[in-house]
Order: sequence, then C-alpha cells, then structure tokens
Amino acid sequence: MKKIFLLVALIATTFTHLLFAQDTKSTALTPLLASYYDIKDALVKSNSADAAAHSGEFLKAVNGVDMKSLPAADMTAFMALQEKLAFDARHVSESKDIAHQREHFANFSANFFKLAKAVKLTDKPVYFAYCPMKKSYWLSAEAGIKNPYFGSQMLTCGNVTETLNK
Ligand SMILES: [Cu+2]
Repeated sequence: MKKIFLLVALIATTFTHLLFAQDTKSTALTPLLASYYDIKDALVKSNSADAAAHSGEFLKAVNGVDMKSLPAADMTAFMALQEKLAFDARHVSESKDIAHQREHFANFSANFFKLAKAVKLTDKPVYFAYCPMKKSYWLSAEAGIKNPYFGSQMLTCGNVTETLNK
C-alpha cells in the first residue's frame, strides 16, 4: 500500500514538473512575437497594407495582455514597454505610407528587443540584425538577412549583431 502511494506521489510530481516546463516556454506575451514577425515580413515585402493590418493585430494583443498571468519580473519588464510598443504599433496601423511605417518600425523594434531580452518569448533563436543604411535594428526568426527597411531595394543589407536562445 505504501509503495502504491509513493508511486502515485512520484507520478504526480513528474506531471507537475512537465506542466511547469511547458509554462516557461510560452507566456501571455508569446503571441506578440509572432505578430511582430508578421509586421516585419510585410515591410520586407514593402506591403504597407499588410504592415498596417498586422500592426492593428499587434495593438489589440499588446493592449489585451492579461497582466495577472505574468510572473512579477515579466510584468515589470512588460509594463515599462507596453505604451511605447502600442504607440508605434498604432502609428504603423494608421498609416499607408511605407516610409512613415518604417520610421516607427525602427523604434518599435528597439523596444521589442528590450522585451525579448527581458522576457523569454520563445525557445527558438531570435536574431537581432542591424541595417547600417537606416542605422536601425530589427528582429528575425532566421539568421539570413531580409531587410524590412528597404525591402527589395536592398534586401540583404545588414548583419546579425546579437542572437537570443542560440
Ligand atoms: Cu506616426
């Protein structure tokens, strides 16, 4: 009887550990990364309508984050950046001018990288790339350079300066 009890306790403990392990992989902030990449990809294609639409989605997501679900450290990091991220996302979402969208995307990316460094948004690598022409950064899921500031005009201009989750 004692053995069975121990076995049950062991299984329960293992199960809890598995659950927690999964929790650390994604947070309420994880969807923001996918949304950020959608905006970036639209700018790589110089598609201002898509960039605006995806920024609208980002804006909704960033304003809808359930703060109470976040660990204290993540919440602190997020709260310092939420308004800044929302500000630039709103401007991109309301604009049809790709140059104007790219201006905001530079600031947006700098703030989003601060978030990605402070909060583990994914287990996959996040590449932080720099465009010397625009003097601005962006985040990418791939190491290969596809420049969102110039698109096809200068698609491979830039280099990765930092990698998260290497
Ligand atoms: Cu603006």
